[in-house]
Amino acid sequence: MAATVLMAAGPGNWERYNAPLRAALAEAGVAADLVQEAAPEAVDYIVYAPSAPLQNFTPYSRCKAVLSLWAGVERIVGNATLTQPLCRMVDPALTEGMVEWVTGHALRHHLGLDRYIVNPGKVWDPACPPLARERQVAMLGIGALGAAAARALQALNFRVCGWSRSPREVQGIPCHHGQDGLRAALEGADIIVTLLPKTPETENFLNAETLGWCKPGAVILNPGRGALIDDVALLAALDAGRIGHATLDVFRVEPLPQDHPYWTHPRVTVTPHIAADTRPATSARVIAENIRRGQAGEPFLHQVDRARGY
Ligand code: NDP
Ligand code: OXD
Repeated sequence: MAATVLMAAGPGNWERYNAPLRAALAEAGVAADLVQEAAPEAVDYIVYAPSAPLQNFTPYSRCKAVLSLWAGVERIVGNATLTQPLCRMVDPALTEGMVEWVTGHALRHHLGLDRYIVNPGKVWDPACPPLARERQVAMLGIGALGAAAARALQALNFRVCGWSRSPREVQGIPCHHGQDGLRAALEGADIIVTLLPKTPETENFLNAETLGWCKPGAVILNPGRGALIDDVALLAALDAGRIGHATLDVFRVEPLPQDHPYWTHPRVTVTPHIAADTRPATSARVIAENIRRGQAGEPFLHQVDRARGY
């Protein structure tokens, strides 16, 4: 019998995903009906994005899994009505986009590109930037996205270290973990990248104390989540020049309110949550593979640990 797959992914996603998901399901050999509406008790899988109105999962008694189109699941992971397995998105094209955003912004700061692009004037200053091998990068969060970005920076010769919750081994990259590890990662870093999920443990992990551990003039790139950083502490560190620059893609409130000081701060660059998007062609294959697994009774890929929150 064909599985009923409900798209509960908010405005626009039906149009974006309908054809790629049908193609990916066919390619995976899965018989499925992709629908926008169905009686809850008839639904086998839910493809979900946080912009969907669906909040009460209790009536979906037959549902085998909720498959998130988003990598970050903080807006659904704590939903008490969700008892079905929840899988987050690990999409190769999303990862590619994140690698490009991180390396692009790291290179901007490393090469001091603003000196030549933003307000060059007529100054002939032939001072050369150091080589990447002379810059230390701390990749805070060394999961699917952090590890890929760390490898790309390492391939450009940056000295990269990682930091995670549990001990990690990422080929060729020294990794720290835990609170002591955070201090060790921050202390030497010229560029700090935050690619952690938002959980009760990570909220405000960059705060007045931990920002105080950073090397003077360090640059922060945050494509993770806005809540990872204590905004008041970051603004104070930027005002004092203790943090040289912050390039921020994600914010506590999105869109970033018009009167937020980040918009106009001379040491802040705002990008509007565009670091990496889930791409239909590739993510549809991930969803289809998980539905195939569900139908075959195999373990799901990228299942969220609800207790950990990611
Ligand atoms: P993963 O789950 O693969 O990796 C998360 C990493 O964070 C892991 O290394 C994990 O440690 C670490 N971590 C979690 N909690 C802690 C903690 N308390 N202390 C130290 N380390 C911790 O996630 P992804 O790499 O796929 O994604 C990361 C985040 O990026 C997403 O949650 C989302 O918020 C954000 N994102 C942003 C996008 C954008 O466009 N701006 C696009 C997509 C994602 P461990 O290895 O020990 O588990
Ligand atoms: C995600 C995001 O989590 O776009 O997928 O931030």
